[in-house]
Amino acid sequence: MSALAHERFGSTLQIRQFRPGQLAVGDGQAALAPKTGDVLMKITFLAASAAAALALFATGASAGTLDDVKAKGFVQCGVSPALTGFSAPDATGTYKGFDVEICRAIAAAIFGDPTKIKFTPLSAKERFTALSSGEIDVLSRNTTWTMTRDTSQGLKFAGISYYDGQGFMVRKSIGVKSALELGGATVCTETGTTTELNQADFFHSNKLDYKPVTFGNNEEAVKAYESGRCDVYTTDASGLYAVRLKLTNPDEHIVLPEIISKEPLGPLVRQGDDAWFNVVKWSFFALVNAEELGVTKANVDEMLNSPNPEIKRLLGKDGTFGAGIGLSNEWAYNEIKALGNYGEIFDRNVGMGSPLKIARGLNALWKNGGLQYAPPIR
Ligand SMILES: N[C@@H](CCC(=O)N[C@@H](CS)C(=O)NCC(=O)O)C(=O)O
Repeated sequence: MSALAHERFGSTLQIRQFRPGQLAVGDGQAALAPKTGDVLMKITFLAASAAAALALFATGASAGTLDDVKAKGFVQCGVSPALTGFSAPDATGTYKGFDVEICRAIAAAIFGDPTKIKFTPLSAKERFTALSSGEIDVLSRNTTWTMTRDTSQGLKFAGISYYDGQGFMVRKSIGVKSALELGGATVCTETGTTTELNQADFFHSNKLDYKPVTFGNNEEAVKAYESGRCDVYTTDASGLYAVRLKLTNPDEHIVLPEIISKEPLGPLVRQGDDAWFNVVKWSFFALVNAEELGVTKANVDEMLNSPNPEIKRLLGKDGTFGAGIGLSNEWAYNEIKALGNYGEIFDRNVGMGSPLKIARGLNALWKNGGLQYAPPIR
């Protein structure tokens, strides 16, 4: 670290330990008692019940989230409280944004109506408990697919709706042009995120001192950065775009060129409910397939007459693909009619048709040089 940087930032080294949440598992132990008829009968009954439950699970025929959602008449979706372009309430309190629309697509696929949905704003720290406890049906909240979350935390990612990576924002006035010049910096971020671990990895592996300051919500982290309490604000690049727009003088801040991590963001559900997982997964894939096939919100009705076999399957004119996920054959048609395809959702919320103006980059379709690629409907 340069003497100047020392003077500017001080030199406290503090690396936080990431502690992934622990999956609470049920008590599956059976105590063996003396061999009385009663006990034997109980054991036989328990074994039969367990086998029946397993069989139901294996066929996906258990009454699960999809049935619950159909019965209550709406999807309960966990989102970010205030991340412009991704998820934030508008002046009327209606949630708007990319993550919000990925969730609305699920409601449209199930009910033919994207408004059959309720949103639960969740901080980074609260989000997984809300999902595990059943408070929400699906989480669509700029959440990174990591191995811990996808395995031991009991959750299951249904796709990657946004390929992202972590970046840094600083005030132009501090004269830093690269993240490698951040030695000794005070770094603000939100707790309960991959951001915390990535920054520890980055500063540690580059042998740079830094002082992490974490906050329970993003609003506080951004306020602390704006007030000068921190030299650096760090999060996913998507979050930097969103936050920069809301700063008093966006032009006084720059995003440094380094992207220090992979942040594959996408919707996720609880483990153990394949029927619901399939609905969320294929609701998303339908949007990407629609873009690939040129089916849009404007032309979807016309496309019902398309001779293209892939479009026919997508729009329910051929086959019974809806039945395979417990929905009507118009499931994908309903999504596209309500929201358009993946590209349209991207563009109007975070892309060139939005104030954020994020380039498609990695989120372009695979055939346009990006990574968005959905398995076929057939
Ligand atoms: N993708 C990362 C970070 C996600 C995250 O929660 N980032 C904060 C900082 S930008 C955020 O989005 N907060 C949203 C809000 O408070 O509205 C993760 O899954 O851990």
